[in-house]
Amino acid sequence: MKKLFAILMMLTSLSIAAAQENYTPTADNLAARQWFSNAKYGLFIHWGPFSIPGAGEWVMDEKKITVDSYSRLQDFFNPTEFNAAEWVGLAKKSGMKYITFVARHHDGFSLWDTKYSDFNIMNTPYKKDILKQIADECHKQGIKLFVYYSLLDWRREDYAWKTGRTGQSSGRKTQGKWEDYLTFMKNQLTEILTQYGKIDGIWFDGHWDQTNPEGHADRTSRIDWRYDEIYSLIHRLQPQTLIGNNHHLSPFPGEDFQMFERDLPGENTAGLSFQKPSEKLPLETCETINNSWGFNLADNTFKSTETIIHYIVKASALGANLLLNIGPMPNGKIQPEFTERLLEAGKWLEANGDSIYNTTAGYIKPQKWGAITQKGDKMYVHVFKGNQQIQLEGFPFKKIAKAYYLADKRKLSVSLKQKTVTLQLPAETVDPDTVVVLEVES
Ligand code: JFZ
Repeated sequence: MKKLFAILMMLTSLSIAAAQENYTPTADNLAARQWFSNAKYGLFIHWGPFSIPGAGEWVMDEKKITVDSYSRLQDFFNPTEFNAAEWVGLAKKSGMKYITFVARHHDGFSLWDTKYSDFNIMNTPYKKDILKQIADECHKQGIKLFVYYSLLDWRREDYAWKTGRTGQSSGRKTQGKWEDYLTFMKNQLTEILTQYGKIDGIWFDGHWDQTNPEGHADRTSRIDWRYDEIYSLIHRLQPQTLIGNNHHLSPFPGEDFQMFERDLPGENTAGLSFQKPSEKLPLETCETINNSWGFNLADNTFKSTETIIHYIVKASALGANLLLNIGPMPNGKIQPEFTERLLEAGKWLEANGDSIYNTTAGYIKPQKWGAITQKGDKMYVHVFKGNQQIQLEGFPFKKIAKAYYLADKRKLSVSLKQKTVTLQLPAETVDPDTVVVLEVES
């Protein structure tokens, strides 16, 4: 048993040693991390030829479609209604500070004018670089741009598909050279980081294709991803670019933020997040509005605006960003169920943004009744709908100088006795989240 553990530890350290060891973030990078921690809310966009069947971005793998058959989608992808200014404008109006755009998902389709793969947007009837339009518009409207890049590829023969957990039904017969795949990824990343202006982050995904499932003791990778080379390339081309990797493990050296999927940091209800929240790096969690990332015609499980607002609040209360996803339709339009909710949450943020942006985690974790965020001498108590009396135990400040509603500055009486604050509201709250500001003194 001890021996097995020792081997496991050795393997773990091996895979970690393969990341960007001895990485020292530049001052620009540290400033970007700080910006990111303060941003709190971003828009995730999953879109491409996989949107056409309307069955989510995993349709190729789930329906066991071969590379040959799947390639047909390239002839149908013609998003004539796509308008980058509208998408970026929607994010901005919704109170989001950045966009994470899927430029290449596991199906291997590139949404930019790449020299390194024919399976790309220039070879569709649409023939225009999508990433370019989005990047230009983000720069113009002052929204930061993160690029999602899949490490996993269901299409290429030089991807280590034989050891992969997914992509086994794509009809690939020969195993190409891993070295070639690594070169391909570095070439594509170089394009993205040199031809599209400032890129604020790279969001990697797919590492888990080469590990045992979540919860399994041995989560070492079956292949060497050579993150040392990949991460140092990115940081050399754009030192401020924040690298994150959805590997569901503790951050590797060279990564600038830590991400969670479909769970708040420290929680694991979806069974995808076994990793502990980092105390050093900025945190982000991503979530869907219905239950799908890519456009799904049959998925009407839309979360309410209230649930979305609560998710933003709870993420902020844990010191994390929420990256909220939309899967636009194949024609380039965004379905109204998404835009309505985004704009409604955006309205709430317009009135209550002071209690979200630039805040840090609350001194207690989110509770059933709501959550806490903090900034300087202000503590924001978020009271979710249907609550009237709140008790805050172990209050870390000596005195409350003022207490008032954030929305209209109306005063409120509070008591602080033996480190316990009691907030008595006149009636049960009716808004999704009523924010009370406590101005505190230590
Ligand atoms: C990944 C992607 O596969 C998915 O399509 C989407 O882009 C999401 C944001 O990220 O989701 C995962 C991650 C891990 C596993 C499965 C899906 N896993 O460990 O099996």
